[in-house]
Amino acid sequence: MPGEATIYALSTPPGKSGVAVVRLAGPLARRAVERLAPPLPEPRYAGLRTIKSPDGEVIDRALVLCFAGPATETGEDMAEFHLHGSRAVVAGLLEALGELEGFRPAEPGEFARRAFENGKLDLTAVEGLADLVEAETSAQRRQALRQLAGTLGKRCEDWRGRLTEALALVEAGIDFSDEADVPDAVWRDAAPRIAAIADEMAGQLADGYRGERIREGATIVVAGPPNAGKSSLLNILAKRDVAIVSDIPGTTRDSIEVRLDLAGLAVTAVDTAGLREARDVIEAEGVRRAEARIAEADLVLWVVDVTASAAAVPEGQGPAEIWEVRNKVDLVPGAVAGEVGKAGGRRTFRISVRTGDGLDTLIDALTSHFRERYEAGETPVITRHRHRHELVRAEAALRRALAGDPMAAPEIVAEDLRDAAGALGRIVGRIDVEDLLDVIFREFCIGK
Ligand SMILES: Nc1nc2c(ncn2[C@@H]2O[C@H](COP(=O)(O)OP(=O)(O)OP(=O)(O)O)[C@@H](O)[C@H]2O)c(=O)[nH]1
Ligand SMILES: [Mg+2]
Repeated sequence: MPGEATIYALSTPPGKSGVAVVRLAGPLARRAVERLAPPLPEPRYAGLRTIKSPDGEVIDRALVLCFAGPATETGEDMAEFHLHGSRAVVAGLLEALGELEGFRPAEPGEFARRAFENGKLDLTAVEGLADLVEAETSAQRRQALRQLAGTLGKRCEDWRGRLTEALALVEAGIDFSDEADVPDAVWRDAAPRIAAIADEMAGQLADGYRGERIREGATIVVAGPPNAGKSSLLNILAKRDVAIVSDIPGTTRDSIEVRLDLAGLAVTAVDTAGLREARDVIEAEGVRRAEARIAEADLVLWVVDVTASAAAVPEGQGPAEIWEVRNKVDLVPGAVAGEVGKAGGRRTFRISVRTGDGLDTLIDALTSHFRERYEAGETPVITRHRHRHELVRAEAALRRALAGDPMAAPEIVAEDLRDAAGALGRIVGRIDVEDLLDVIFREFCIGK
């Protein structure tokens, strides 16, 4: 049961480091400091202490901090040891803690789980915390911090509170259903409130999936005929040599993925095998994988060799947007690099990966494309499929309630309102979330 054992974990990455932090949470956190590193420092003040194992061996001389619950991250008493980051020092302290009665190593995410279970964080804030730990770009960091601060959680609680009031009105109507005017009057009061909430939900849902995109990152797939320079382009985008480049057509056989930070936005770029009639089974599999990646892409960069006979840009390859990139302009005397055409969303660029001509234009175009798509408009509050799923369900239930007949069947209207409140409750983790918790907390590393 959470809250019983005092848990401990190394909260910094394992291995050598300047400082390593071991955290403790639970009823005996301060006892551990008294036993291993006396005297107990004042809460929230760092004390420099000699840390000794229970049998008296010196482990380190380091800073120690204590925090008194309930005003702590998990709501319990907590302590921190800021050790010298050596494997032997860390191992020595973890071993010493393991020898004390009532202590055990923390499981992944257990600190966050205790914070959730003690009401310190709602589920959306826990997700924000997980996203913050994972954040690779500034847009992801900003979004995670907003969610950790409760932007989505507060919105849901506000809707839930107002729904509860509307539900009370509808239920009052049910109680007075013998008196002809009362249900009519309460419905006239409740209906606009319900409609307002449903409209606000619809507004949040119409966010173009920007929150999910910022969190997960968009995908650019580099595709086209063999030998066009796809892998060369990917290496430039990645700023390192990730893919093998050669003048042999069919060099790339598997899809190769790299994470890019495109002016603060997370993007996954995928290099793919050149598309042609495959010569062997391995190449055939590469082509199949390339086509699968194209189908899932947010944007396809269709790379062709300007000097080769034009390979047709594929039509109707999934929902993705396709830009044509004509590479190797250095081979055409007098040719100008840059953006050379824009027709109905289909943009065309001329570049030379070899000389670098036109690359800035292409990269700027990519950056502003993703900026516009993911940063325009109101800041999204939905960051996961889970939120969207429940919110769609809540809005649908409210629309049903509004379309229902509160006079003839007020109980059904009330049921719809409860259904909507339930969906909101699941978003913040108030109800029906046991199965979900294991999934969410497993995302965390040990020590968080
Ligand atoms: N002249 C010139 N050669 C280039 C340019 N970009 C790439 N190349 C050359 O074109 C050849 C093919 O490049 P890759 O990047 O391997 O091409 P690819 O499209 O990944 O090829 P596959 O993996 O076989 O499909 C290599 O010899 C590159 O050095 C360019 O801008 N100009
Ligand atoms: Mg290649």
